[in-house]
Amino acid sequence: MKIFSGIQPSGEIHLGNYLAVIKQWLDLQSKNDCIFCIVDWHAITVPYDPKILQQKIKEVAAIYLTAGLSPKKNIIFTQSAVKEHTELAWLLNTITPIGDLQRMTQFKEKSAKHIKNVCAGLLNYPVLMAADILLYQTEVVPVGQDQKQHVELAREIARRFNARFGDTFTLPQARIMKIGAKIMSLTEPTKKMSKSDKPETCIGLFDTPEQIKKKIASATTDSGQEIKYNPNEKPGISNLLTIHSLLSNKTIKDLENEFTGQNYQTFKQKLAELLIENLEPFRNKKSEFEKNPAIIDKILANGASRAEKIAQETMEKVRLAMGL
Ligand code: AQP
Repeated sequence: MKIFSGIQPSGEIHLGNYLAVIKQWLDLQSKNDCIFCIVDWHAITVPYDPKILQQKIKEVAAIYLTAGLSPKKNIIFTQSAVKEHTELAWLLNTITPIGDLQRMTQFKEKSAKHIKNVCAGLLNYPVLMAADILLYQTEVVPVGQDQKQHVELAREIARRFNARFGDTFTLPQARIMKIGAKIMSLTEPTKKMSKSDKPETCIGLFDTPEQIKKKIASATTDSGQEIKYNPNEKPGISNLLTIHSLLSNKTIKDLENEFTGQNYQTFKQKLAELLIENLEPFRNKKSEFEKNPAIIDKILANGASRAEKIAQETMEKVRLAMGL
C-alpha cells in the first residue's frame, strides 16, 4: 500500500503525535511504500518564529529517526523542499468550495484561538494537505482522530477532480487507531493534547525524567480514587489509563484489575516510571543528532529528491488533464 503522513514542526512533538501516529508508521513501514513528511508549510499558517523553524524541522526529523523509521526503506523529507506541493494545492483550490473549508473543525478552532491572525493559509490548510496526499497517489493516511475530517476532504477533492478532468488521483482513506486516536491534555482532559499548548498540558518526547514526574503528578484527575476507564465521567484517569495501556501493551481491563484498591498517586507514579523508560531513547539520541546535524540534512535531501520524482510524475498528469 502507498502511505503518506506528516507532522508539523510547530512545537515539541508530544505523546499524542507519538502514540496515535508515529507508532502506526512503525507498524506500517516494513510492508508498505511509506512517505513521512515534515509539513513546514502547514506550520506557518499560524503565528510562528522564523528564527527557530529550521531547528524545529530538525527536531522532528530526529524524532522520526529515533523512533525507528528507516530512511532507506521510507522517504523522509521536508514539505517545502518539493515545490509541487504548492503547485498542486493552487490547482486543487480551484475545485474546492469555500464552504467545505469554512466548516472544517480545525479551521473553526484555530481561527478562534488566533483571532487577530486568521490568514487565508489557515482556511486553505486542508487543500495543501490534500495536495500532500494526492501527489503521491496515497492509499492510506495514518492520522489522529482530529485529522480524519481533512483526509475525508482530500478524498472528496480527489473524487471531484477525477470526475471533472478524468481519472488522475487514487482516493485516499484515513487510518486511525482504535485506542489512543485522541490523547487528551494533561491539565484539561476534555481537550486534545496539542503542541502549541502550555508545556504542562503535554509530555514532550524529549522531556527529562524530572519534567515527566512533575507533569504526571500534577495531571488533572477526577473525583473519587478509583482507577476506572470512563471517558465521560472520569476523563482524566481514562486518558492516563489509555497512555499506560499503549506504552505497556496491557489492556485497559488488565490495568483496572492490576490497580484495584490503589489510589491515583500510586498509579501516576507507575505511569511516570513507564514514560521515563519508554522515552529514554529520545533523550539519549537528541544530543547525538545535535552534535552531528549533517546526518539529518543528508537524509532530508535524499528524501526530497526521491519524493520530487514521484511528485513530478503526478504533476505532469495533472497539468495535462487540466489543459495547462
Ligand atoms: N492529542 C493527539 N492525540 C492523537 N493524535 C494527535 N495528533 C495531534 N495531536 C494528537 C495527530 O498527530 C499528527 C500530527 O499532528 P500535526 O502536527 O499535523 O498537527 P495538529 O493535529 O494540529 O497537532 P497539534 O499537536 O495540536 O499541533 P498544533 O498545536 O501546532 O496545532 C496528526 O495526524 C494528528 O492527528
